[in-house]
Amino acid sequence: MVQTPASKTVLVTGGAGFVGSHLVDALVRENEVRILDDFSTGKRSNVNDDATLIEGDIRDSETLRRATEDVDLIFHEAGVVSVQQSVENPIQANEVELDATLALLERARELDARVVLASSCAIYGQPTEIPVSEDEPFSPSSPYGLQKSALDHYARLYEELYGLETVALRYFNIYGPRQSSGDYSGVISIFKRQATNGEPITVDGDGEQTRDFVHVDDVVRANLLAATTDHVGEAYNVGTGASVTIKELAETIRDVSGSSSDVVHTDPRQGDIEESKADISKARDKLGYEPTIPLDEGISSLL
Ligand code: UD2
Repeated sequence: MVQTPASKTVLVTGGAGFVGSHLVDALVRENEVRILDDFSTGKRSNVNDDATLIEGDIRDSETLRRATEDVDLIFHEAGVVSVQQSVENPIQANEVELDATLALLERARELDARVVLASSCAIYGQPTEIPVSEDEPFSPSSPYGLQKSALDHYARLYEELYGLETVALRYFNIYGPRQSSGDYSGVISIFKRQATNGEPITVDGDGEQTRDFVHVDDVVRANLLAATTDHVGEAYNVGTGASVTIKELAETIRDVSGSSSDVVHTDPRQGDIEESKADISKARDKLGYEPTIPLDEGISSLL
């Protein structure tokens, strides 16, 4: 059983989004929860009625000030959803990922509020070792990865320089209910949509690339642990320690959904990561994190 923060005033940025909304659901019973979201990708139907909604752009300083009034704990989930978007518009991605995060950290410093930040395995780029540990050098291959690596660094620096309690969580490939299924979404939600509609399931390239897929409920648990841990000023991988090829994933989704879709191969995605699998021993040892939902179970319940 994961210890949940209690009796706190909590802000979840991106609280109407995929990860943020699940986190809000886990927090509302015991805490006063505020959501900051501009609905650029978040959905109104995800907003928990027991939370207070502040609608606005995190880049706006007045909005940020209002949303952070008297908070003790911040989960920073707002950000750019896809790597591709950051490649198409690196400046806008930088404003959202980095400028806004820095402003948020400054505000947290004023308030002495703990901040748990969404970092990403994108900071590692093509890892030199599998499974990839937190000691892997940063080698991002996208503006998104570069921005997340700076965010991750800033989190540590704010603890070192100012004693602010921060924890960065390096998410691997998250999936689960409420993930949108548009072109910029995660591959599982895209394959699910294609299989359900009987459309071809589109595997990029040969499909031999691997990913470590972690269920959003496990990601929520990692966040709750990060909110109460004594091991702050640190970054942790949040995955499962297992991986599958995208080709296997396509076939599994087709079979589990009983779909007659064909699995087709398209051109490989430029700059795609070939292998990804998290070493989660640090999160296990220091946070007490343990993934609980194996991929086949997660897919079956999703379908
Ligand atoms: C994920 C995250 C991103 C970042 C990154 C870190 C999502 C949406 N993106 O990017 O935020 O954290 O990990 O490295 O979760 N694919 C297909 N067919 C499709 C769509 C995708 O074969 O229709 C392949 C794609 O080429 C890739 C794999 O599936 O090899 C995963 O793609 P993705 O977009 O779900 O996630 P990724 O790893 O690029």
